[in-house]
Parts: sequence; structure tokens; C-alpha cells
Amino acid sequence: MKKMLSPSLMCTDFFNFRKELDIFEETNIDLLHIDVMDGSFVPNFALGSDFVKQLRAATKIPIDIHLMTITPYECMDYFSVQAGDFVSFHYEATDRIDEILDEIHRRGATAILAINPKTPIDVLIPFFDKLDGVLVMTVQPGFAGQKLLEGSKEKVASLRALLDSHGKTEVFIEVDGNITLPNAKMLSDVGADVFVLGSSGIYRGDMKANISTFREALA
Ligand code: S6P
Ligand code: MG
Repeated sequence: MKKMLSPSLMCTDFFNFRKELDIFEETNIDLLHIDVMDGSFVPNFALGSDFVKQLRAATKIPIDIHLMTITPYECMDYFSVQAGDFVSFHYEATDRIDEILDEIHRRGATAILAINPKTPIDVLIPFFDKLDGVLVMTVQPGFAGQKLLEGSKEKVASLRALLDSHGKTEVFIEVDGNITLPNAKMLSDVGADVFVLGSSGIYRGDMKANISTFREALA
């Protein structure tokens, strides 16, 4: 699969959001990463359903919704999950994983199971047949601006090997948290496909130039 860039809109300058969205359109950005935080699964609050509704009306760029909530099933209605969306939810947050994966697919969306830094990769095996992707958190979920956790590279490499050994070569790996240019290259080399770009990725300086640099480095 081609390498995809997914800017984390939680890191946006909301007073300049229209300009940033124009840049994403001009640079043909692949996805828009929406962090949904409920103050329970993570100790913070982030983007909501009204924002997503307006975003859908403003752009055709596909949405990459990252549900950091204890109610991922219910969120699918609130966020009108639909064909073309990428949707991730956390292994640690629910025991309705099979049901949620089925519902994401029923809606024509791409189903991604997310795992926290401390969650081992083998918990994913029972769900391999239903997964389109896995989101590997490379920081503790809840906040932007953290440092990449030790062991992230090894975790992505082992996950790629585990998926491949089960014949799941088409299941992609998304990485989220402190995806700087060097970290993106390092994780790409061991099998990451989708890169969430936040405060340490593209939201400093010239965003257009930053996006081109990532594209060239990951080509
Ligand atoms: C964290 C969230 C992420 C952040 C992103 C920010 O809980 O899921 O998507 O928004 O990691 O990027 P950075 O470069 O500040 O870590
Ligand atoms: Mg995220």
C-alpha cells in the first residue's frame, strides 16, 4: 500500500483552519485524523461530532477518526460513520470488538483496531480476519506534544512480521504520536504505512513545505 499522511486536526490553529484545509486540499493529503477523546478512556477532551459534521461539508478528503472513548459503538452514530471513512477504536476500551468491526464494515468504512503502548501485539490475532489496519500508539493516548516511546520501532516491526506470518500482508499499520521526519522514516522502514502528523510533524513553520518533505522521504 502507498504511504499515507494523516494530519492530526487536534493540533490545528482553529483560527486559521480554513487556510490549513486549503493546504491539505492543494497537497492532496490522504486523510484527516480526528482525535475523539471522552475524558474517560483518556484524561482529556478533544474533537466532537459537530466539528466533524462541518468538516464533511467543507472537504472531500477522507476522515480518519480515532475514537479514544469507552463508547466506540455509540460513537459511530454520533459521527455518522460512512463509506470512505477510516475508523479506529481501542482494544483496551471495549469488549465489543467483533461487533464494532462488523458495524464499521457494514457502513462501508475501513476498520482499524488501536493499541496502547503497553498492550502486546498478540491480543490482535483473534481479530486479524476482520481488520483492515492496526493503529500503534507510539505515545500514551490523550495529549499531543509527547516523545516517542522506547520500543515503538520494535513493536511495529514485530507486528508487521506477525501480520505477514498470518498471510495478512494487506493489513496496514498506522502510527500515531511524535511522528517527526526521522521517526516517520524509521517506522516506515519497519513496516508503517499511515503516519499521523501533529505538532512534531507538520504544524510548525511552512506546512506546505513540511508535507512535501514527508512525501519525498516516505516515497
Ligand atoms: C494523542 C492523539 C494523537 C495526537 C498526535 C499529535 O492521543 O491520538 O493523534 O494528536 O500524536 O502529534 P504530536 O506530533 O504532537 O505527537
Ligand atoms: Mg490520534
